[in-house]
Amino acid sequence: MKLYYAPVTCSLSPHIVLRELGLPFELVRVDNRKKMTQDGRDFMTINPKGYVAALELDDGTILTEGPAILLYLVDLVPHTDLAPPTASRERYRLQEWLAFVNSEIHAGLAPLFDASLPAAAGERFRAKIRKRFDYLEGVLARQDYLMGERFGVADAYLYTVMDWCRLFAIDLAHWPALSRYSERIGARPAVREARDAEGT
Ligand SMILES: N[C@@H](CCC(=O)N[C@@H](CS)C(=O)NCC(=O)O)C(=O)O
Repeated sequence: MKLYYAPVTCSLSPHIVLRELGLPFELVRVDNRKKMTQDGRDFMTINPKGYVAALELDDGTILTEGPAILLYLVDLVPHTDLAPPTASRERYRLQEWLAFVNSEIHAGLAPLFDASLPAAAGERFRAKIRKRFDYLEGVLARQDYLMGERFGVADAYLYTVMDWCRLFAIDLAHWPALSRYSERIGARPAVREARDAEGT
């Protein structure tokens, strides 16, 4: 498998999960501005949507969209702790969390990368994110991870996108449980290895 990634983006979450699962993979860096891969290919021919993450399977199939990639990866490894079994009640809870992280946190923070965003609009996005973090603070004050007491794929995703807060003057110290959660995940060997490999 090949993971097309760019540093400081959402592709860190499947990268972490590949390492957590001990799966063999190759990293291919993408220049997100030029839409070129490090080996000189036009990234638009790999993912015509023009964004990371993209996972190339051994038969050449390309899979995109972070939550789909995460679920694909966990299903490669039977009985992993990173996700509940397919079709179990808890699996739908996991999908609920992946949808929340994708649409509320990832998509909520993404506009702040746009340097031309008017300040007032930026403040509205920040205010909405703060509400979502207030909600997450309540959850993570009661349990260590989104699905309970075990780290899973939704945590790899939330950790990845929450990490952008340092770029956007959103101080996680306002949410002590969320800060401890981020530190806990950041200390995992697979997370450190993934970040080292990406140079972040
Ligand atoms: N809907 C996609 C969005 C992926 C996405 O937002 N990728 C960003 C990095 S976090 C990107 O590569 N953006 C480059 C661009 O849109 O030009 C997903 O959920 O995986």
